[in-house]
Amino acid sequence: MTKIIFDTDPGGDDIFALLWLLSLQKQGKAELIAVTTAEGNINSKLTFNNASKVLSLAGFEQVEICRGVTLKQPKVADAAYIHGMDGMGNISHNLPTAKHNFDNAVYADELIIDKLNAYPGEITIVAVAPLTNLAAAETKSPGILKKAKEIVIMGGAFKVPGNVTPHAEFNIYYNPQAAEKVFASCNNIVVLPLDITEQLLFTPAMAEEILSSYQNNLTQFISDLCNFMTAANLRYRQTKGSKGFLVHDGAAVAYLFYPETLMFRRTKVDIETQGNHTSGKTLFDERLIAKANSNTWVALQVDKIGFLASLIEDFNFLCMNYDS
Ligand SMILES: [Ca+2]
Repeated sequence: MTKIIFDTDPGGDDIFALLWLLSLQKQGKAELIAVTTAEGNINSKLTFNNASKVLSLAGFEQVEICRGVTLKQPKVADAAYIHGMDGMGNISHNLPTAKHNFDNAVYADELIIDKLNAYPGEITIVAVAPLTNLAAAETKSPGILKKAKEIVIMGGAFKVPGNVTPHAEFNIYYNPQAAEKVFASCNNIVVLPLDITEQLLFTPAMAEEILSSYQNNLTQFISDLCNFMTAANLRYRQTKGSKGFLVHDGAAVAYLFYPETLMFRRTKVDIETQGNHTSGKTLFDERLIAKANSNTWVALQVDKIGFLASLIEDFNFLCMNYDS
């Protein structure tokens, strides 16, 4: 079974990726070791509490949650304009109260170091947030990220424009130095960039279909969150006018459990950390010259129909077996 640390900044699409993982755990295919929350879409206390509320709603409150390492001066504003002031579609007040205690929680970098040392070569880190926690672990314990089985990252934009600047995607732009450190740390990295995630449109009709089959708090939450995210994605032209929202972070789950939906290129990824206009840009070298230092698989094509069919069926499984 795939042991997973899920590093996340929920965040609407983070929640969808987390629920997908929980369904796979319920099906006996994944083992969620911990959820490490990160500063990003919103601040670290809210991402922590959002993760806690969603785990409680879904009946997984026993999963450990860690608090994020914070930047002293974040370079960019958060993404509350997309994800709501609470990071979760302004509907988190409808959810159970957070069961995990932020003030007493272990820091994410410490848990990553402890777990990778305890299970070397066994743990996949799924990182769908700015890479601050992973970089902090590597700084504290150089070489630690090499002990991960794989590091699966949602982030970057290679052949398409960015989503916060013309050149940069949010997760990388938020902390490019952290991204640079993580990409330099090991050679078993997988990246799901905007090139493919911008095709992953989850629509209110899909949420309605699930809600009409199973009426409970979980399906209502999925539908409410989808409606909020759809309105925000339309307002900020994230979907080029299509009605739905982009489930970027779900691509990392698809890579692990439905790899047949993705096509990859092996390459070396570099991060621009200096450019006035290009800070946070992800780069690879497409010249036909000999290369000796490839470290990353970058997804450049996706079967979006297969992706969405898999996501919806796994949501159906989770909602069908929901008993809270
Ligand atoms: Ca995220």
